[in-house]
Amino acid sequence: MSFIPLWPASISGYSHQVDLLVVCFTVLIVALSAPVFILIVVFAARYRRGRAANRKHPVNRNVVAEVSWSAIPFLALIGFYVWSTELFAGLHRPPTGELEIDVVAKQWMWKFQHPEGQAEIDELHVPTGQPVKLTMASQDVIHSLFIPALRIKQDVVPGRYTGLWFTADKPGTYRLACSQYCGTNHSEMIGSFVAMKPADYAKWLSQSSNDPSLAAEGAALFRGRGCSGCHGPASTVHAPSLVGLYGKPVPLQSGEVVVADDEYLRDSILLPQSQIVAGYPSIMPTFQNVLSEEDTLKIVAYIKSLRPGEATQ
Ligand code: HEC
Ligand SMILES: [Cu+2]
Repeated sequence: MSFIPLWPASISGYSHQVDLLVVCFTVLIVALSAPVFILIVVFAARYRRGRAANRKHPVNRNVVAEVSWSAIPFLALIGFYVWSTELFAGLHRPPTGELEIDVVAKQWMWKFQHPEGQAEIDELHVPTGQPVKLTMASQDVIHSLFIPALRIKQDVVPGRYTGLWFTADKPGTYRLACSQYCGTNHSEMIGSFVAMKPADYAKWLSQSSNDPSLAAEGAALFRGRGCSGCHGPASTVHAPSLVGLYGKPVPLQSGEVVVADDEYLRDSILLPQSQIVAGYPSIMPTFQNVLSEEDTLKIVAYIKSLRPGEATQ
C-alpha cells in the first residue's frame, strides 16, 4: 500500500458496489464536463485574435442534438440517484440470521458487546460470511463509526439508537475510526476491525473473557434495578408482561400502534412517559441518568430474549 492509501481495501459485496458506483459516477462526470473544457481550449486557439478563420455564424438549429444533450445527462443522473439511494436504503434493511453486536461510543473509545457477553474496546472481531448488525448508542456527544474497508459510516447519536449491517467477506485486520469531531481526543478514537473465518471467530469467542451473556447481565440488572418488582410474574402492580414483546405491535394510549423494536424498548425504559401502553397507568419511573447506555442495551438484550414458554422473569 502506498503512503497515502487512496483506495482502501474493499472486503464486502457492499463495498464493491460502492466502489463501482463511485467509478461510474466519476466516468459520467468526466464525460459530461470534459467536452466543455476541451472545446474552450480548441476554440480559444482556433478563433484567437488575428487568426484567419471563418467567423460567419449562420443560424443553425439541431433539435435532436439540443434535446438529447439535456435529456441524456438528466436520465443518467436520475439513474445514479436510484442506484445510490437503493444502496443507501439497503444499509438499514438487515437480512435475517444476523449476528447482533451492540456498540457504545463515548469520549474517546468504542465499546463493542457480543451477544455471548464478550466485550472489547477499540477492536471489533466479526466472522466472515455472516451478516452483522450493529445497534449503536452514544454515552455523550455525536460520534460516527467509520469502517473504510466496508465503505460504511454511521453517526452514533446520544438519545437514540442508530444501526447498520454488513457482511465482511475477506479475513484480515482493517481500520475503524470515529469520523465526527467529538472533542479533544477525537483523533485517538480509532481502532481495528478484524474479520475472521467463522472457525477462528468461534475460537476467539471461546478464548476471550467468559463474562455472562448480555441477556444474563440484563436479567441481573432487571432484578437489581427493580424492574421485576412491577413487570415480574409475581408482581401485583398493573404493568405489562414483557415476555414475547420484542417485534410485536403495541397499542398505545394515544391510539397509535408501534412495533416494539430496539428503539421502542430503549425509549420505554429511559423515557417511559413518551409512549404509554394502552390500558396501563403511567406509573413507570424514568431510568434516564440512572441506567447507562451500556446497561440499557443489556436490559434490551434480556427483554429480546424473553420468549413465551421459555423464559422466567
Ligand atoms: C413502578 C412500576 C414499574 C417499574 C419499577 C418499571 N416499570 Fe416498566 N412499565 C410499568 C408500567 C405500568 C408500564 C405500562 C405503561 C407505560 O407504558 O408506561 C410499563 C411499560 C414498560 C415497557 C413497555 C411495555 C410494553 O408492553 O410495550 C417496557 C419495555 C418496560 N416497562 C421496561 C421496564 C424496565 C426495563 C424497567 C426497569 C429498568 C421497568 N420497566 C421498571 C411499570 C414499571
Ligand atoms: Cu468520536
